[in-house]
Amino acid sequence: MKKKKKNLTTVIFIALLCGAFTGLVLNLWVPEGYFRDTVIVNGIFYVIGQGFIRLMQMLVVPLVFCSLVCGSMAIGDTKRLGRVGVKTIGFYLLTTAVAISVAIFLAGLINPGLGLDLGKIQGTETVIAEKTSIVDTILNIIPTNPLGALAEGEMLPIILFALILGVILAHRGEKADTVSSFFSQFNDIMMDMTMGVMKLAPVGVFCLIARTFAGLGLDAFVPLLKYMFAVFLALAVQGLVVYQVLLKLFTGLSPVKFLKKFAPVMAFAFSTATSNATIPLSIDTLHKKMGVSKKISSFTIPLGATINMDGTAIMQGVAVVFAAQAFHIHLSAADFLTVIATATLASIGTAGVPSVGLITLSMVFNSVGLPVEAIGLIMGIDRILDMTRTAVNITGDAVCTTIVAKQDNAVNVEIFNRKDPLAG
Ligand code: DAS
Repeated sequence: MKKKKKNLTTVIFIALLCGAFTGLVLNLWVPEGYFRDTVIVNGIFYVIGQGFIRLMQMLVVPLVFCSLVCGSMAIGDTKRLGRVGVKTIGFYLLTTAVAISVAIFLAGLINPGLGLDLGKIQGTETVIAEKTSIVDTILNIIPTNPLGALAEGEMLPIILFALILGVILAHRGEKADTVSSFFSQFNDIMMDMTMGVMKLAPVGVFCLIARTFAGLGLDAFVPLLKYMFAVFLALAVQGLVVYQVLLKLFTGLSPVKFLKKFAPVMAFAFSTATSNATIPLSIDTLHKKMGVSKKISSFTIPLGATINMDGTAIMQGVAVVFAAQAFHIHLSAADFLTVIATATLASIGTAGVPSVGLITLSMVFNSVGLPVEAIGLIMGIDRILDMTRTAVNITGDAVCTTIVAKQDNAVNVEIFNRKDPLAG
């Protein structure tokens, strides 16, 4: 399955290159006219590209709702979770909120989407999101009608309702087995449907990229490169600065030793782009090389692979700024608060599998009324970003685990400080 997944994402990248080349050929060497503009660019490419975007949007509400109910079922029983669990969840949500805030700040300095006019290319009129005050933004999180929120795709009310539902299902235990099983099975079905839609990604990405480059020509390259640079920079700040400061502050342990010993796990996550597949290696490395008790990590690492995705939140923060600038949409402070809340809470239900961050990205875009067409543009270059953000996702899980374990006197500091022959 992983091999197939890798082929699919490689094919998506090839589709990106072919789409960009095709678009540039159309832009630079094919004369404007009915055949190029009406039949090809705004006909075939537009219909297939938009069709793929709509298929991705079709997944968002049911997938996120079910995965959040299952995610909160997993963490909902605070009695079972205990002090360590509640502290771990607190750390996970804090680092995710910090991650997306760092991302939005850095993207605001780099301005990846400036100079791009996707509204002209994608044929969507520039939607000015109606202005919402911060008070209304917070109140709007509480759904007056959960079914209406599901029908309208209002993400934050959906997230809140799903979290409450999951916690209650967890507390009811066997008395709600049927309902819990329904959501678990429906979540698996939605994941299967997601993988099915992602198989169409190469065709969808080809048409979306070709149409963009046919319209923009070489001008499209610079914003994409700036977008990638902004994501990489924010990932580096989170992984090499934020996490290491937290580790030093809360444990006194050496960040350099941590990074040297954990580097092989980060490399594995980078190569697979899958947090779930990295779980065993994380637990084993933390135990053998850093003295972190498996009693703690065997709970916090799998939990983190599901609910803690700081790297993904970083990509989503930069993508929001990129899309808002590319569609000339002004986002208010309340909108950015909504983005931070949506991405932080949405990560609770995001499974650690390749490219899942793109699916929840359309949900984050929905939450502030950003056209999801921009996802098509960044999807093609997402593979290398997915690999890098997955390495950050699992590093955040390991740092939080080490902090919680140290505070619970469950770290053998002698092992942590021992020079690791492999780390050099
Ligand atoms: N690849 C996901 C993971 O395994 C992250 C993402 O898709 O954003 O963490």
